[in-house]
Amino acid sequence: MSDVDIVAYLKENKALVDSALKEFFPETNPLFPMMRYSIEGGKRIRPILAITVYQAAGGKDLTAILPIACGLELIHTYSLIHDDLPCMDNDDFRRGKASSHRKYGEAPAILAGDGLFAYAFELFTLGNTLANEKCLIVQAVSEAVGPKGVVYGQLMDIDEEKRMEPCSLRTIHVHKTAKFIAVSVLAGAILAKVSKAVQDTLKTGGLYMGMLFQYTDDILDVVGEKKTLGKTPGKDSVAGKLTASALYGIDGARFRAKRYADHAIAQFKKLGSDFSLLCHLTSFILNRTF
Ligand code: GRG
Repeated sequence: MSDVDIVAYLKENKALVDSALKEFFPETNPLFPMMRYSIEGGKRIRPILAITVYQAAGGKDLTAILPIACGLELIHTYSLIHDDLPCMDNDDFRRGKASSHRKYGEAPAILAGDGLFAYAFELFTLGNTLANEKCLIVQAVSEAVGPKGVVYGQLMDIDEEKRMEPCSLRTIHVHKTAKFIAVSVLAGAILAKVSKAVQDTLKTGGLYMGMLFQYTDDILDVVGEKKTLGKTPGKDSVAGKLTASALYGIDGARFRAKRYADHAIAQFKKLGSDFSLLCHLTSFILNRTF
C-alpha cells in the first residue's frame, strides 16, 4: 500500500461532514438543538465511508453525497441515544458529555432520537435528482438498520438469556454494527452508480470491516481511552454482556480482529487502486486507539 496520511484524511473529511451537518440543523424549534447536542463529537466513520466510496467510484458532486452521508450519521446518533437509555445500556455519558437522557430527561431524549431517525430520510431524499439511486439507498439503509439489521442486533444484545457463545456474538455483531458499516460503504457506491458486481464486493468488504469495527470497539472498551472520551469505562464488559473480549480474551479478540481486517482488505483489493483508501481505512480501524 502506498503512503497515505489517513489521520489527515479522516480529519479533513470529518470537518466536511461537520460543516454539512451544521447546515442541516436550523434552530426552528427546541428539538433541533437537542438533536444537535447528541450529533456533536462523533468520529463520523459512517459518513466518511460513504464519501470515500462515492469519490473512489468517480462521484464528483459533493452536494449530492453529503446529505446521504449526514443522514447516516443521524441514524447512527439516534441509535446511540436509544442505546444509552436506562431501559437499554443505561449509560450516563456519550461522546465526552452527559448522554441525551441525562441532559434532557428520558422522554425528550427518546423524541430527539425519533427526530434524528425520521430527519435522516428527509436528507436521503433531498433534491430533485438521482431519484432512483436515492430510492435504492433508502431501501438498503432501511433493511440494514431495521428488523433485519441493527434493531434485531440490539434485541439480541439486551437479551439476558442469550447463550455466551461464538454464534450469539456473531449474530449480535453482524446485525448491530456490521450491516450499518456495510450499508454506509454501499450508499456511496449506489449514488455513484457502480455495477452490481462492484456493489456486492464492497458490501462483503464492508461487512468484514463492520465486524472489525465492533471487535476493536469491544477491545477498546477494556484497554482503550473511552474513559477520557466520556463513555462509561468497562460498561460493555460487565457480567451478562457478550463481547469479543469477554468471550475470547483480549489476545483472542485482537487475533480475530486482524483476520476480519485481512478479509476486508482482500475484498477491497479486488476493486483496484481507485479503492485503496478503503484498505487504509481498514488498517486504521484495526489499529485505532479511540
Ligand atoms: C434503528 C439504528 C437503529 C437503532 C435502534 C438502540 C438500537 C436500536 C441500537 C443500538 C446499536 C448500537 C449502539 C450499536 C453500537 C455500534 C457502535 C460500535 C457504536 C460506536 O460507534 P463509533 O465508535 O461512535 O463510530 P462515534 O461516537 O465516534 O460516532
